[in-house]
Amino acid sequence: GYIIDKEGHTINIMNDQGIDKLGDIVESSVYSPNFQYYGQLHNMAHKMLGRQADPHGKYNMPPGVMEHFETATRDPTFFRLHKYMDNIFKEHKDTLHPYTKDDLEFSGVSIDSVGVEGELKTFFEEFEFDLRNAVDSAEGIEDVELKADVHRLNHNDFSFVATVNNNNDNEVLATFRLFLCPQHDNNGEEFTFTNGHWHCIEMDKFWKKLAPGKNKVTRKSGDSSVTVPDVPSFQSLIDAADKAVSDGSVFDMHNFERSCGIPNRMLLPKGQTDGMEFALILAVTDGSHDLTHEDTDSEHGGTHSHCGYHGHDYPDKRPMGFPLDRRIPDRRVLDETPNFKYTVVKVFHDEHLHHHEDH
Ligand SMILES: [Cu+2]
Repeated sequence: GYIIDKEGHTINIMNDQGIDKLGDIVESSVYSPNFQYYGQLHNMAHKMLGRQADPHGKYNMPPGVMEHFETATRDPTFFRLHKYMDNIFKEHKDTLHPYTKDDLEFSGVSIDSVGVEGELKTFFEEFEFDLRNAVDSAEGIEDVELKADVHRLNHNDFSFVATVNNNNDNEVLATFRLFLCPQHDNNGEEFTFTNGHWHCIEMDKFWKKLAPGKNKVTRKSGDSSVTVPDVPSFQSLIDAADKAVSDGSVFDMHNFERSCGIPNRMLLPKGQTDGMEFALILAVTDGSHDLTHEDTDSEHGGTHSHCGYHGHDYPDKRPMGFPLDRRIPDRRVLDETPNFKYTVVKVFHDEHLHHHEDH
């Protein structure tokens, strides 16, 4: 469990920060402490797989699909490679000591219930992409309307709801961490805690002050800090800009400043007609320990979970995926920690094609 830097010194990675160091050498970051030795495994693998037809550049062939972000997922090997990359990080996490009750506990805070308001339902929708900005325009020639119809996954809006007790005499700052974990693997076998935690999906992470006593917390799916809303179409940007110019109003696009994150329509994994079972896990941890910022009401740019907070430190001191990032050899550690709670939910899928209206 160590890295050798370019002066030959060893860097210990058997700690909370180890994953960042490992990421620096595997994902070919400019922070790599020894680029010459570790190279750029992930990028290089994309190139090697993309250039199989012409490995030496003898025929001057264009790059393969694996060499472009936009096309890479069209090649099944993309998923094999990414599982391989993912396993490197899993192997590292598996060597770290599992969290103890002391690491996880939030004194005086317990969760009564966690659940969902509204149905968890996915569907495919017909979506019209405005491709107007993909064609050249010229003075004196009228604009050509260009649109493309695609089917894309979406889901109904819903909310996470929880009742959390604060048995302290004073207000406390809490970090809410929500995960959705598949109950069964691709063969229909039930996951155990030990091998299931790695398949959990982070749904949201946010901070909230808890008053003494019972706190009812509701969080809308659209506010999830792992997601961004749909990008407005080119035409709607033109219309909004024209309107602002003609009536002197403000060209307000602040809802779309968040540019990094999963599209919100993909927050839910595709369900099944008769419902696909997931464990919805909520961990409420001590925000006064976790949070790096003074501003406790801040949404940190709205997409901090995956992308951090632009121009600021990553707002959470805990590793990404905490507390499900490490092995859980004994599930009692979670079961007996009152600031953890899970419930089983079902994600349904509506087979009917929907039509997307507002774009
Ligand atoms: Cu990749």
